[in-house]
Formats: sequence, structure tokens, C-alpha cells
Amino acid sequence: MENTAKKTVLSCIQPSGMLTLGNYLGALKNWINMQEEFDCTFAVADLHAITVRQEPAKLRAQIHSTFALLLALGLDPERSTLFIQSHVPEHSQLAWLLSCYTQFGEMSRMTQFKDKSAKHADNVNVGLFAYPALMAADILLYNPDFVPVGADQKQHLEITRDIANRFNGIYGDVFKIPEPFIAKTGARVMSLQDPTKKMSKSDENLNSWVAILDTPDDIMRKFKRAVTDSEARVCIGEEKHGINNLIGIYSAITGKSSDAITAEFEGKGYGDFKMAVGEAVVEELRPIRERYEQIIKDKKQLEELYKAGAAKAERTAIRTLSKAMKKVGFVL
Ligand code: ATP
Ligand code: LTN
Repeated sequence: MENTAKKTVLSCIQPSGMLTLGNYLGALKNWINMQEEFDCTFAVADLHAITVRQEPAKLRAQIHSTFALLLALGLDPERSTLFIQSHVPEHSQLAWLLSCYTQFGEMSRMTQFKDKSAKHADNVNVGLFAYPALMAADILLYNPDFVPVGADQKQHLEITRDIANRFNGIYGDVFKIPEPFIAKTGARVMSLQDPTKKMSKSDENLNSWVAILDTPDDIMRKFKRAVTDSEARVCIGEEKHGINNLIGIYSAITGKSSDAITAEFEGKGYGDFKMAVGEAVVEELRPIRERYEQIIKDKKQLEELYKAGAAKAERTAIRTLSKAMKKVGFVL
């Protein structure tokens, strides 16, 4: 039974490629922990993914695989609501409403829009610009208390709060004002090849990032090749970006402090340390990959789960959308 006393959580992830160790440590691992304490709703944000050009067959496969991965990670469809964004049309409908309460000027300040329009200069479409209104709709439909995201999404959370406050200011209390929830550990995993940049699945250097579904051999090879420095001492240091990053990853997985890690590798070389980090990552990801391989095989079961998830999500979404539409003056 649903426990109405529990605080609520909502988050989404785009199906825009292979999810990385950065996505896992920065976002997804938190989702799993939050299931214990909160009433959670998580979605695959496929509508957001088409703000950059996607190949249809590939997009379809990625939506399936991202949903399967959420299950493999341990998100439980009995306990949490798991669905695919485009299956709940209220997201697009509320996004349109909210876009009429969002100013061109405030939208123009979004740094993700600036970054992505520079990266995709041949396709600076209106959807890419209006992206935060859709994200605000994703959130406000479910009245969550908390929205767990990586640090890069904070600005989108702030605009969501501004839009909600503006709407409530005109029409009364329609939307709950959500709080961002940003993890302390693993919030920023860096590239293994250039540890001054964040680990990103869109990085062309395949050795720079680890996919959650990489094989143990691939993971070990990438860690063995990870860029470090010439000091050969495993400790945090201002200029030791590579080692700092490896310590951060090892710490996020094992729960050990950086001092404990330094003590553990005293007198040992970087080679040993890289092997240990690689092995810790392999063991952390192994059960996820094994479960994923089972889950992705059963398309029928997957379909049943995402359909049931959408039906459950839509019950809440319809309620919020109707309330907002009524307030604006639509005939329902
Ligand atoms: P890209 O790497 O293609 O720029 P992305 O992985 O940053 O995309 P999303 O898939 O939208 O973009 O990210 C999903 C979540 O993972 C977000 O909450 C984001 O903050 C988090 N995240 C992404 N990369 C990292 C990273 N290197 N370290 C920590 N968290 C990350
Ligand atoms: N923009 C987010 C993905 C996203 C999201 C959301 C996150 C879409 N809708 C609603 C939290 C809540 C991203 O790029 N990580």
C-alpha cells in the first residue's frame, strides 16, 4: 500500500546513449537509496532526448535499454513508479501551459542551452530552448518534495521553482515547490583521460569513460590506462586531478575515506591502485550487468512493466494537469 506519510521524490534520465559510471555515482545510485525512505517516481525522459537529432532505431533501443537498466540497478516497480515520459501525454500538455508562464529572458540564461546550442550549432531548435519548461512539467505534475539530480541540473530546478511560484502567485496553490537534492559523494566523476573534464558519454575518446554495462575486461583496460601524475603517491593533491578522481571513485564505491585509501596504498605504486579501483568498479557493476542481460531479453515483461508504470503515473498527472487547466480558465 502507498504510504501517504512518506515524502515524495521525482527524477528522470535521458535515454541518450550508454549510461556511464558518472551517471551511476552522481545520480542513479542515489535513486536506489532513496527508494527506502521516499515514495519515488522515476522516468526515462525520451521527449527530452529529441532536442538533439536521434536515429529512430537507435533511440528506440536506447529507451528500452535505459528502462531495463533502471530495473537492473534495483529500482523496484512494486515500490516506485517507473515509466517512459512520452507514455504520459500530460507531460507535453503541462509543458505547453508552463511555457506560457515562462519569460524568454529567463529561458535565455540557461547555461545548458548555451552549451548544447554551441555543440549542435546546426540544430538550435525551439525544443532545445524550451527544454526547461518540459522538465518543469515532469516535476510539477507529481508534486515531489525532492528532485535528485547532478550539480549540472541545479539551474533547471531553480527555473522550475520560479515558474511554479509565478503560477501559484496568479492562481493560488496549484503546485508544490520542489527542493533539489544533490549528492555529496560522486557528484562529479571526471574523465579518465582528461581528469579536468567531467566524465561524459558524448566524449569521443572511448577510454575516457566507463559505461555501466562495460565488460570487466574493458573496465580494467580503461582504468589501467587512466591518466595520473608522476609523483607516485596515492593521496589527494591540488594538481593530482587523475589520482583525486580515482580516489573519489574508489571512495564512492567502498565507502572508505581518502585518508584510509592513502594508508591502504602507502608504499605501493599507481599500477596497484589503478587495478584496485578497476576491480572495485567491476565488482560493483557486475551484478547490474548480469541482471540487465536477463531483463533486456524479456521484451514482453519489460513492456508490461512500463505500461503499468505509465498507468500509475498518469493517475497523478491527470489530477495535477486538470487542476492547472481549470485555474487558467479552460472548459473541462
Ligand atoms: P552527456 O555526458 O552526454 O553530456 P550527461 O550524462 O551529463 O550527458 P544526463 O544523461 O542527462 O546527461 O545526466 C543524467 C544525470 O547524471 C544528471 O543528473 C547528471 O547530473 C548526472 N551526471 C552526468 N555525468 C556525471 C558525472 N560525470 N559525474 C556525476 N554525475 C553526472
Ligand atoms: N534534464 C535532466 C533530465 C530530466 C530531469 C527531469 C531530471 C528531464 N526531466 C525532471 C529531473 C527531473 C538531465 O539532463 N539530467
